[in-house]
Amino acid sequence: MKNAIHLVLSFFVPLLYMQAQTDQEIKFDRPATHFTQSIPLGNGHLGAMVYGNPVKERIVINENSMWSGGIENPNREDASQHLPEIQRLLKEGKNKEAQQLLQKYFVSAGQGSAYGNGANAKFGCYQIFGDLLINWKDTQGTVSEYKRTLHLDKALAVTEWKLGGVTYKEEVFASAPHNAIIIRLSSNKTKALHFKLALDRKENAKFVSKGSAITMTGQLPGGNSDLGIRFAGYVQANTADGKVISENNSLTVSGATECIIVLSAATDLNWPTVEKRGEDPLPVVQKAVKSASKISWTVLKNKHIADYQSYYNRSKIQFTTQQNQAISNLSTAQRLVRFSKGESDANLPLLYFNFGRYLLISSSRPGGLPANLQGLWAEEYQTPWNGDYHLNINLQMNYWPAEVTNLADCHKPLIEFTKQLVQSGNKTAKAYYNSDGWVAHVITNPWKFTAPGEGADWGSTLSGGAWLCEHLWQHYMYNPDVAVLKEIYPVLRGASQFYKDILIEDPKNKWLVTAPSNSPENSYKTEDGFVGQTTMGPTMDMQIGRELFTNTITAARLLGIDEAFADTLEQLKVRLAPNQISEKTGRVQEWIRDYDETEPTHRHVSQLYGLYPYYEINAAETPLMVDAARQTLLRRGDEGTGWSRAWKINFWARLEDGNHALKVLKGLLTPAFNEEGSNYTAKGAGTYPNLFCAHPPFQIDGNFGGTAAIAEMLFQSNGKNSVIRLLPALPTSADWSKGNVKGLRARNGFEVHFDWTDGKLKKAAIISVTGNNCYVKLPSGMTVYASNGTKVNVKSEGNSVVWFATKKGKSYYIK
Ligand code: FUC
Repeated sequence: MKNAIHLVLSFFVPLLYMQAQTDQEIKFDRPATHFTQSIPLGNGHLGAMVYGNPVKERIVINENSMWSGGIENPNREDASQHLPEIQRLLKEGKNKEAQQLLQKYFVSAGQGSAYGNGANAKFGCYQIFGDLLINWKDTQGTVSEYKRTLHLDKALAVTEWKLGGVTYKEEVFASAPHNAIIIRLSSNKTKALHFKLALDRKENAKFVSKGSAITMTGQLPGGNSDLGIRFAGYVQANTADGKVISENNSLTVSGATECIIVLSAATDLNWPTVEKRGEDPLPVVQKAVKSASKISWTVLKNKHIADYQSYYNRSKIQFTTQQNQAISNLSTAQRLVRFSKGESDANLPLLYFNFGRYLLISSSRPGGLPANLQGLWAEEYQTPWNGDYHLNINLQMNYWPAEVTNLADCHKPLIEFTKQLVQSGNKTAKAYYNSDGWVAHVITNPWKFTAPGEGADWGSTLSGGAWLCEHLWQHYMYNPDVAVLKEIYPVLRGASQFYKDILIEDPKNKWLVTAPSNSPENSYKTEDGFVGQTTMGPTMDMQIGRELFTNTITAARLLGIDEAFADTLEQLKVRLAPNQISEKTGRVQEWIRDYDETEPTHRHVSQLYGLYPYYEINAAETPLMVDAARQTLLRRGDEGTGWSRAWKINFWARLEDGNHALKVLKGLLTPAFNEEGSNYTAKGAGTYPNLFCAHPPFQIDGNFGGTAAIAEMLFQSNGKNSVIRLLPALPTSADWSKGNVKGLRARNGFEVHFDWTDGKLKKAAIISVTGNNCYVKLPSGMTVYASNGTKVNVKSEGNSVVWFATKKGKSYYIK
């Protein structure tokens, strides 16, 4: 394998060239006044947000298990008694009556998410860990030459400024190998550092300083007046020539030339075995800080960079058009503003792409919790929507870029999370649907909440768990290994069992439909004027059902098990309500009946799940549905919340319309801020000065969805045989006309490298990771070669698609 990669790299050597860092640096010309201007850092579970203030520095500390609340039984045990009646009403078209019953019974037993204000409820809330504060002394005079930069290639934040003739520097990174946030403060003049260091948290914490360290300990509310998880933070200031004095729970450092601050944070939330409390977090963090404190800055930093780059360097996209060098002096906020005015900045989308990969590596590592609505970055005590895991688009979107950008291991937290939901999902399926399968609805948390939300109109969508199963399947598709299949099969089977149990027959068309359900967050209007959400067989449910059944059947057949169950699913699958085109509008119908839309530009485009992420709406098999999908998107419009825009870029990429994809990408990159003097104020959807996505408020899904979309524009591997298509949706913009891609992953087990010029493929290399047959759409006049230069014998599949057998670890070239 190593040799193959080496060969591929040498194949591309002539392409490698020096590029300005405009695709690697997020730059600021001023300190942050809000966390959407801060520099986010993370090692997968520990995070920091650097404000870079030379007077009063604030570094927000995050730890991704910092969850209040606790385990509860949120199921209404009597709900399933009402299921037959609700289903009967739906069959009779009495949606209003069905919805009334649903509101009463198909909600959670307790407070649910407390309408997104669950910090003191059982559901809980993901929240800030605390603040690290650095109060600088001697701050008379004016700060000049201020610079703050996030170096994406090293996962390193650097802030520099000049004051009173001294140049100060603050460097911060989040080390995975040492489980700590490491900060180096230094000055170019000896013994010039004088500052006070403190930890802060506004609730539930106490502080003790001793020697050169501060301890923060506390316990979060567990809901219903119970005590929740315990947490501990520990920070130590290390300086060779300065003095450290501990007083009033803080440290005063004076006369140092350099000071290394080491911080670690942990909780006793024992993911995934949350029924038990984990070990006391204080000794854990003390140990981490003390052992890192013995190691030099250079070694700590080099180890961190090596660890981080082992993920980050796996893939790369470059545009090799002439870049505007003047851009490299601008802050990222200024670049966003320029770009929104239509000025060229070829590398800005690539900066966004690299930032997305950076965020995933920083917020999702094997063994930990998945990235939540804010990744792991939160500065609030009551984070919007509890900073939870939403299953009707958001959590899944977080992981759209994982496999394609070669970060399969960062996908693992989601796969484990899904497995962990099965047990409580079984109980919920029994309580509400009398089913033997498992279900998760819209909201969930580390406490494994699977019941409907507290409002049935939005909270009773029942395809959350089934949608998660698509990620398990995709993990297998990209890493075709029977061990993966064995691991995921029981989860898929349980979700299919649930679907199987709840399907009823639509009396009108005799189709099988889910009931009761809804199309995420959207409302319809019936002919008699009822505005509601509850329906049977919303389009998205049926698409997810087809996908789930197909994957479960395929898995069972590949494993040679569960024949009877697979046969049953096969029979059910063909009877599921199909996609329909609205006679009234020519668009893909969102609900089983051709109801009017109450909000035609609604942010969710759930009826196009079958276009992306699933691939049942495609030009080869369903050309009419593809047209209807296009009509749907045109009516929905190009705007919407941050994540909605990101989804739309993916849709347009699947429709192979690169120009429209780029148009919406520009919409995603719209500055979500106004500049007022030296301050930024928040404005609408788009992108904040630090490139965080604005729903608004900040929600990380759009970052990840946008990252996946950029890859999707350049390269796809969907559908039957996972045909590799290079440049399927390349915009005609000059900025995108020339470039190269390195190390993206294709389904069926391939790694892909290619370069293009004048919008046309020049050459490509495909590494076979597992030895499967390779299907590729071959541009006319191009040929496939083996690494020894001989022509590979390819077989035609029609429509320019060819396939050839491959050997594991070998490279194949298209020229
Ligand atoms: C879904 C979306 C909202 C928001 C919330 C966290 O419910 O409809 O727009 O993103 O999740």
